[in-house]
Amino acid sequence: MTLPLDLAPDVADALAQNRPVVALESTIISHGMPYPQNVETARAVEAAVRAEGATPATIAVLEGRAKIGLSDEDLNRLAAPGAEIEKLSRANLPACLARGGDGATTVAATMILAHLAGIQVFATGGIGGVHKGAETSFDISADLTELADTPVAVVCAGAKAILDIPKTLEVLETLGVPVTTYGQDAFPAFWSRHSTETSPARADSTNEIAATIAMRRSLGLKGGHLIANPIPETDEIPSEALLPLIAQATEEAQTQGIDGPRVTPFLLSRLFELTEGRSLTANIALVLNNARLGARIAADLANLR
Ligand code: PSU
Ligand code: MN
Repeated sequence: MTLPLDLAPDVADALAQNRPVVALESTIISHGMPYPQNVETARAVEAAVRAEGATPATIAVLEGRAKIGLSDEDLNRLAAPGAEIEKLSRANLPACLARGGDGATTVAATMILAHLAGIQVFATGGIGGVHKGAETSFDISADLTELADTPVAVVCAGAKAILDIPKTLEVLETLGVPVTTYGQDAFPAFWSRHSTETSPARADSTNEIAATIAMRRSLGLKGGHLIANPIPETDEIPSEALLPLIAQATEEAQTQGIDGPRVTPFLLSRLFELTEGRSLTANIALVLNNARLGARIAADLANLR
């Protein structure tokens, strides 16, 4: 069976010539941001990757084809308000492809498709993790197990403060996923530069990160690498301001019976309202920042090969 995988020509060329490519996800477009900021951000992130000399490959499933690199029309379709786009993780990716459906890929599904396409670096906003209250809800994102299995390096801004960050780091440690924070000791908390946790490792150069990724590969160890990149200082929202709003949104999700894959999109859109748009401005800034770092890591990796 041939894979239902379509590489955009510029992505295929870059990979064939060992030039740096950065994968980008699409759940953030369809389920993580409101229109029109979602499509504007998707374009700006691609431009940021290009400005660093790498080729962006935004990934999604459209009409049953896994698209590695999207056209402007594809981006519009994923971003359109009210579009019926499934949120795809490892579990529902095969059915969506088999049925010929449309879906936006989470971190887990993007990693799977990036790896099939031969892409080693992927930049996003935040990964899914262990949700607060997971001891009763058991809500732990499939992103974490994907990081343990699939050899793609994921650049993120840490874990969202809507998650239980200490438990998220515990699970990553158990799964043997290397977690490296760029340029500081504290593990970042998405909208804020610091969480209460110290990062398991720190790197101050992209070369050091690329060398670690290459070494993991040489050792034949399965799984990826999580690179946490703190949000730029000028864009951060201090955690004191956020924590009460997060508590409120989390409680609303519980009383309204929001569960499963709807939890993260619900909390993100409630926080957008509760922060009067500030959470979105910060989210856009951190994704751009991660795209630039991802491009530099991909370039260093390409030089090592
Ligand atoms: N972080 C964001 N916006 C998002 C997500 C993360 O800033 O939209 C998405 C990512 O695609 C991530 C997913 O993989 O949320 C996690 O969802 P869940 O918690 O249901 O696994
Ligand atoms: Mn979940």
